[in-house]
Amino acid sequence: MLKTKLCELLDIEHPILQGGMAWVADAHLAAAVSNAGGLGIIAAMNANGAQLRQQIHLAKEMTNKPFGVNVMLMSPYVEEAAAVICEEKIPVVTTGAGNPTRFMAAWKEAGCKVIPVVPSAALAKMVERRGAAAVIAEGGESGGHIGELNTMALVPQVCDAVSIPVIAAGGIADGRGLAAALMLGACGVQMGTRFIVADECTAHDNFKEKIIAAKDIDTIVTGKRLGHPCRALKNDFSRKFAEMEYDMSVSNEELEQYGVGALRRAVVDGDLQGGSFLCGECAGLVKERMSCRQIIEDVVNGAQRALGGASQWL
Ligand code: TUI
Repeated sequence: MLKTKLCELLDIEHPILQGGMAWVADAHLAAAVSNAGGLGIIAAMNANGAQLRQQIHLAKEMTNKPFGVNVMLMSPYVEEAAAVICEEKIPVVTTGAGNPTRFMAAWKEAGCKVIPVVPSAALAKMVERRGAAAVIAEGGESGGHIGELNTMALVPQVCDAVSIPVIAAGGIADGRGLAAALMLGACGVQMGTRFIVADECTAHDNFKEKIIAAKDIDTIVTGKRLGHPCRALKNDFSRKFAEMEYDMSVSNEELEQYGVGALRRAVVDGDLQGGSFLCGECAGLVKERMSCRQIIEDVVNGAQRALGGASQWL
C-alpha cells in the first residue's frame, strides 16, 4: 500500500498515471492500467472527434474505473477533441505540447479535472491560477516532445511554485523512480516507456523488443531546430533526422516532411528502419514484459522497499 493525496484526488488505488503516448495509448492500454489501479490515459493525439469518441466508448466498455484523455495541443483536431471530452464527461484531462489555458474553463465546467504537462515553474503557476487540479512536471528524460529541464531539477522547483499536487514524469520506470519522485515533493508519477512493453499494449512487437534491448545511451533528441525537440530510440530514421538537422541546405519544410507518418510506421507497422520510436532514457531499465497489473505492483513494491530502507541513513 502506497497512498498519496493523488489517489484520493483521482479516485485511484496507486499513484501512477500512464502517459498519453501517440498511437500507443489506446483504449486497451488505458483500460488495463485503470483496471490495475492506476490511471489509464487515452491519447487523443491527431485523432478527430469521432475517432476519439470511439476510443472513449471502447474504454468505457472495458473498465468501470476512472480513466483520462490526453490532448496534444498541436493537433489539428484539438478543438474537436476538447469538445468530445466535455460531452463524454471524462474525469481527467491531461495536456501536452503547449499551453492549455484556452480550454480550461470549458473542461472545468464539464466537471473534468485538468492536469497539464508543464516544462517550467512559470507554466505551472499559470495553469494553477486557471484552476488546474494538478500538474505533471515532465523532465527531458522523457520520450517524445520534451522541454528544457530535467526531472531532478524541474520537479522540486515546480513543487515550490504551486500548491496543487505535482506528478513527476521523465526517466521513471521502477520503484526507485517513484520513491525518488516522492522525495522531490511529487505525490505520484506518470510513466510512458515502461507501459509500452505491457502485455495489454497493442504497439508492434518490434517496438517492445527494441525497448527491452535498449541500453542507457540508446536514445537521441532531434527536432530542436524545428522548435519541438523529440526523444526517440536511435535507428536509421532518427540518425538521418539528426544529420539533416545539422545540414543547413535542408529546409525546415523538408525536415518536417521527413517526419510525416514516422510515429505510425514505428508503433503500428514496426518499421525498424523508417519508424520514429519515441521512448524515454529509462528504456535501459525496462527488461521484461509484464501485464499492467504486474508493472504497477512491481513499481509500488519497489518504492516501498526503497522508502523503507532509507531510514538506515538517519
Ligand atoms: O507532449 C508530450 N509529448 C509528445 S507530444 C508528441 S506529438 C508531436 N509531434 C510533433 C511535434 C511535437 C509533438 C510526441 N510526444 N509531452 C508533454 C510535454 N509537453 N512535453 C513538453 C510539453 C510542453 C512544452 C511546452 C508543454 C507546454 C509547453 O508550453 C509552451 C507554451 O506555449 O507555453
